[in-house]
Amino acid sequence: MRCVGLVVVGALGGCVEPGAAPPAESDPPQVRPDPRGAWAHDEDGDGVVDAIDNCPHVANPDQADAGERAAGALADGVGDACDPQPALVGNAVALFVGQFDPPETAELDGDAVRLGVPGWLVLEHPPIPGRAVMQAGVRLATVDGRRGGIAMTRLDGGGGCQLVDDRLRLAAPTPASIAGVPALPPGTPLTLALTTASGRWQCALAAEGLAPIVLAAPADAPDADVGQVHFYAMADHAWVDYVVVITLAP
Ligand SMILES: [Ca+2]
Ligand SMILES: [Ca+2]
Ligand SMILES: [Ca+2]
Repeated sequence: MRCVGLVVVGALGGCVEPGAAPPAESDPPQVRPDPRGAWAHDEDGDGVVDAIDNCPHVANPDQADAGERAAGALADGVGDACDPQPALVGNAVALFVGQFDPPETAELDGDAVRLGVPGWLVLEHPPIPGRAVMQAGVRLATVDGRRGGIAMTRLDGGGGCQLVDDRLRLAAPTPASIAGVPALPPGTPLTLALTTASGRWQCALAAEGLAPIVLAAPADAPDADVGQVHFYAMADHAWVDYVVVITLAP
């Protein structure tokens, strides 16, 4: 039986160094998808519940999945609106969490998880595929003029995407690359996507009205499956609206 679990620890406290390892917790509280279930939740509001939505994080009421057919193959079940390889067969939504059921140490804000500083959200889903796009819908707060930050990290070499102090940083198994990020209003919905495949990692930040910012770096590490993804807030609180993992074709 496949296990999906979420763990949130440390709701309040000081700042966290970007790239720092999560604090050790001997028995962290478990957080799980909301018991109402994916059949009663519609994250993107397109009228198709998460459980059967072929892009549960992108509004696509027509559920179009025609990219592979246009290339002469069978549709793979990932909608054209979110298929990272629309003409290739073999993509799949390996994981989607759009609502959360936290313990007392975590805070819900609507159907999002709100992370304090340092606020950790550990997503356990063995295995998270090595060749995959891992994406989260996040929002950041601004307090005393300083914008919050968030990191999304795979636990195979400590690599991931970090958005903090007006910079997007890709920490891959090779030296990191960094790009500046224009100021956005607090609470702007953002997508943070980490793609890992075939010796290349990519981190992309997207938001309405913002030209996508993409960082890429070579990675010597193999495309190993991992069992956990960590999120943590930096500078002030951040929200995680959803997490999705889409596997890439072999
Ligand atoms: Ca939907
Ligand atoms: Ca959808
Ligand atoms: Ca498709």
